[in-house]
Amino acid sequence: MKYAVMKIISLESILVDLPTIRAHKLARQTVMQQTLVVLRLRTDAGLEGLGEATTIGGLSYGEESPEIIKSALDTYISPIVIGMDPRNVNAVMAEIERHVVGNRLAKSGLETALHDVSGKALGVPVHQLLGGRQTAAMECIWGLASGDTAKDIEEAERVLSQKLHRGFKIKVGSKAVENDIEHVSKIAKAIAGRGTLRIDANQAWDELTATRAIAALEAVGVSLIEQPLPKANHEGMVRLASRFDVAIMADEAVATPQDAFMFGKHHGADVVALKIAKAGGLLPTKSVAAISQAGGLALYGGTMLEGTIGTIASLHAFASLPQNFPFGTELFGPLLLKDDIVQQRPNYSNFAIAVPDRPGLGVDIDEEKLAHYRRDKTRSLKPVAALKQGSA
Ligand code: MUC
Ligand code: MG
Repeated sequence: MKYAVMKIISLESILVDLPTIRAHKLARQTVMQQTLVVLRLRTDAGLEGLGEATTIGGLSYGEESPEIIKSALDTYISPIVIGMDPRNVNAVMAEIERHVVGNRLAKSGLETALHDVSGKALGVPVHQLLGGRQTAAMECIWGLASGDTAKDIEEAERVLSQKLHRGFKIKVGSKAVENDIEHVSKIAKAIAGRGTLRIDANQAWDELTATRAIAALEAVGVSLIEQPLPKANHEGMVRLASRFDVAIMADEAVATPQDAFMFGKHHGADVVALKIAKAGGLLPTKSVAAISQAGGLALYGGTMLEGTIGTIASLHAFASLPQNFPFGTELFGPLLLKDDIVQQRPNYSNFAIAVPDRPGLGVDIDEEKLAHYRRDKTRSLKPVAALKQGSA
């Protein structure tokens, strides 16, 4: 073995505020910038592991804000991992699990950094640590969420002609359901025969509204309905999944292997959106995927709108799974950001995102950009929590 012993000597977490190329409107929040929590795990061998923990809209989407993630990492997680061998990912994460309840986004960032440094130490890409990739590239869709029908159609036309994306996810739920149906119908008509459509309601509807909306959306050719009901309404999801032919996907409702078990057992969805942030890392994502598949659910490669580090980490995990991804992935986060803090952004071409084959994640920090965008140095943008929810 090249490194007989290796110890973690520090774990740094950095808040990085990056502007988006346009407002991204979800049912309950409008994203104008993303705050990435970038992790730098350093070892006594001189190797560094990178990780990322990113959420959406401060505390309005999930229970961990970027500031909470940073505090969990700095105050509670870092002292535990110092001195441990980062290459034993299972041992480090088991120790964290003994002391830290929940906080899966923070754990996901750490677990990513452990995989990155392990891959670098062994000279192999992260997907190889996960058993090897089963594909060299994965279909990548685009999120249409400008809030304006004409702008969304223009954007769809642009990315179709650039051969970047041919699958589209339209964000709905912030307006009256009739307006959403009209909006989606117009886009469906504009791209008919050239692109596929999915919608994400981000828990915005009650069951009656969802039933009405899904019937109309199915009729205009939408192929996937994501998280139509509040995440706690499991029984409602079971009823919708059995009522409609169009595929129903669980996102917020399925984070852990236990959630996947419940949804598989009761058929609360046809598809599960995997996210390393929701599951708490790459290995837990593989567990969620295995249990989902055992329960007859198909897989989908979800995103928390991460930058390049989190996106590529997700891709290594998704590519190592059986390729039961009928709706592909939505790993478009880096394309929604105006800039990033890495030397090379992901390779998007021919409607897909390519899996890197370099040791570790295959991502390098751009030190100048990191220095420019880190919040503790520049404060060039307001923290996202300071933005008024629902306004542009
Ligand atoms: C979500 O709920 O899927 C991911 C892509 C996007 O447009 O929003 C996010 C969150
Ligand atoms: Mg979603």
